[in-house]
Amino acid sequence: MVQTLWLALGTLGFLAATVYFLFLMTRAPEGSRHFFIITAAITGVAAFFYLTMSTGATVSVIEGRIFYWGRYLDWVITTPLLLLDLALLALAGWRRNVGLIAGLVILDVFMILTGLRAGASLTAFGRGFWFVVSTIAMIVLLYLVYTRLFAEAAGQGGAVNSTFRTLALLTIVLWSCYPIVWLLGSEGFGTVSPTFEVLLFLILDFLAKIGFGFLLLTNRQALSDAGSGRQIQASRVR
Ligand code: RET
Repeated sequence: MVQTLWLALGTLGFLAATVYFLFLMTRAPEGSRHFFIITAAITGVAAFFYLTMSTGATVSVIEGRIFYWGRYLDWVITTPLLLLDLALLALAGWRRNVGLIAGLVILDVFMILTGLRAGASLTAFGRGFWFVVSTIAMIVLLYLVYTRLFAEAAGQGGAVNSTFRTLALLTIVLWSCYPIVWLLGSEGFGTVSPTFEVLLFLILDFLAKIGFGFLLLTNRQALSDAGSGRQIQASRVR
């Protein structure tokens, strides 16, 4: 099946990205190792779940439609980690902003779990209802990123701010595409074939995880500024 081929390609792509990000960590700028660990964890978790989907372990057939629930397990772990990368870059003193970070993560987990509830639903009403709930959570989440995190990053200026803006805009645009692909796919209106749906999610996942990670981890100036900012903060606290 062609789907299996795309899923296997996803596994290999994420595996290669993880190895590459770990290699980049060996030359991480002072104080920025946590970005490499978080980002390699994101692609590592994705590689694992793509493997489980390609072997069929996290795939079910619900009333004749194929349901890749492994995706939601992947997303419920990796999307909070992506937000953590963004938040740690934007927020110089993350200790003062634990509430904001926790709020973003809770909204995000709620978005994915209600999305799973929509996908697993047996009725069209259930799918539509939970889809709307999940989409509202996503809009609030992306709005918070756009307002709160943008303002915090602007306060830091320089390379941190410009890298943050690129990554945050990438996040807002790419994340907004997920509900659209979901609607086009087998959980939604079934406008596109299951094979094409798997390919579209693969492209989105590659861009949102590998593209994002590459832009973050190769921006050494931003990483070292974010790292040293944090050290200054820490010495102030002491
Ligand atoms: C679903 C369907 C229900 C409505 C919404 C969704 C949003 C999913 C998102 C997923 C993001 C995934 C990422 C993966 C990393 O590579 C669950 C598709 C709003 C935003 C960024």
